[in-house]
Amino acid sequence: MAIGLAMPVLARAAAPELEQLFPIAFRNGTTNPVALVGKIEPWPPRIWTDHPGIVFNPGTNAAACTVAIAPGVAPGPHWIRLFGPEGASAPRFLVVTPGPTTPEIEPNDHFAQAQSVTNLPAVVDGRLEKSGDVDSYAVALRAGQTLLARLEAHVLMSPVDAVLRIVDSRGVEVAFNHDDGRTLDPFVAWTAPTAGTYVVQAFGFPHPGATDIRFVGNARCVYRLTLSGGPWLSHAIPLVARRGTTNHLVLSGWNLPPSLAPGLGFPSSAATGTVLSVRIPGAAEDLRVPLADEPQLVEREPNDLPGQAQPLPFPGAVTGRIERADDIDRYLVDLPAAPVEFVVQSAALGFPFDARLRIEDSEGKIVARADESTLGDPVLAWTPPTAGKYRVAIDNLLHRGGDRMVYHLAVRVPQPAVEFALAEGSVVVEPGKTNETKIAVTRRGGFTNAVSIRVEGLPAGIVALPSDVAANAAEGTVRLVAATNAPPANVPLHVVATTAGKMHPVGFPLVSAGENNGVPQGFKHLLAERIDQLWLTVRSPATNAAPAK
Ligand SMILES: [Ca+2]
Ligand SMILES: [Ca+2]
Ligand SMILES: [Ca+2]
Ligand SMILES: [Ca+2]
Repeated sequence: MAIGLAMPVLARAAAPELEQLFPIAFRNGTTNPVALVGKIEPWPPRIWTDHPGIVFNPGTNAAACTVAIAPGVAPGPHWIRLFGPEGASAPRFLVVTPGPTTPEIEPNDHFAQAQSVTNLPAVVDGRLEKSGDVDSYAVALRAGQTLLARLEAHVLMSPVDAVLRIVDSRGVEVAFNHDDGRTLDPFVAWTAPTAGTYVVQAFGFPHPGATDIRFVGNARCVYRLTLSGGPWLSHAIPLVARRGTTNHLVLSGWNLPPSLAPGLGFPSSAATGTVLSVRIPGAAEDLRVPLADEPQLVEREPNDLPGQAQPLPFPGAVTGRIERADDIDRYLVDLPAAPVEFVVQSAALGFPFDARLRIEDSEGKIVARADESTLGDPVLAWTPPTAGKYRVAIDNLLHRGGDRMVYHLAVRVPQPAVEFALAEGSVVVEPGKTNETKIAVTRRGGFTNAVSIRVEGLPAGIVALPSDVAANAAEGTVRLVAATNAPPANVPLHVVATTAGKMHPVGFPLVSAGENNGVPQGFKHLLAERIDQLWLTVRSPATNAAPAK
């Protein structure tokens, strides 16, 4: 085909870029205005959501967009994407809430012009929308009442490392938190010494970091601030409950009614699935206690000396605490001469504990230890040289003890397991071309099986080539071939891996540190961490008129 030299080359439009939504949370059964933040041209975009009860109406201009949430949509995060002929945006989520939310009202920068929040618990949907922004909220507290303030911003994909502080009626700071121990987002629990009005202030620093020392603010720095002066559950002891049995949990938290002091029992019927939800009247949210099959013990002191080691069944688990700087907790466990896995969880659950894990033989000699050079909770895979009794010793690498130095230790036979992750969340294919997307295959516990990969939801003119993963291979590929006459399409695909008689959805993780995962690096925890759809855009031949490279 000849193209006249004088013809202007039409610039190819780009795929829409969606960077944030404001507000990010919406109540069931309501319709609300929403700002779609990003590079979205031409307007209006087409919008996909993961639930038919979530419907965006983009209106005639960007300021007029609304979103309607049907009454039956499940609370929690829901995925959305914008898409057009050239491709789709990276996925973002909105949050559906069953209860009311409080919109932020500016100006509120100064503690003396704080927005009054009554009827706690309350959730404020706000934004650090301008450079230097500070948002202030006033709450009335009784003497001895504990105020709980939790800000979510990082976990909502906002590019901010937020801070919370509490000031008194004269503006004097009485509490401050920079992060909650698990994420970059802050959490404050502070008990008022005297009755009065106190002001919670939110502000933040750029994330990823920048040299600008001003507080960050822009259209993307969206947050949710939960404020409570009532019951708030922190954790249960044991930290994990046993599935299929009655669990007696001792609940920890703030402003708890005296009736909870001796612990709480749950009927067996409640302990099914993967999580036990503990609800107490007046609490802002449920406590979610993970469930496991092995017996769940609670530590019994004294257990510091080798002769005092507390017996632990195998497989089994125990919840313990390093209560003093020099506390050592020892457990005696009868192990086979076969692969065994020791898993400690503490930092991952939000506790400020740097655990050290060592295994001793009957003579007291250290025969194995978890790698102490890596950050995070210790994990050890080890095969005892002979069957017999061994002691597991846990203490604090930093020699600190305290109420919140809580950990969970599980000792078990490693279970074969496999996980899959797409390298891309969305792909574009042109008629007559093939797209290849890699799948990372993570194998654990001796899982060696081959895997077959299937793609569901393919549009007309697109076929998926057979692309099975060989035994032991660590990578697979999705190959999508477009016929030369494949019509334009924009569809979510489901990639399904089948192995050892089980089907696994193959999702795209948004918390990996990869360059191409659609979010800035550094999102280690998100409210929703993976999307189970691979977005496919089939470009129309008409838009393929870009000059050859
Ligand atoms: Ca603001
Ligand atoms: Ca403000
Ligand atoms: Ca202890
Ligand atoms: Ca001890």
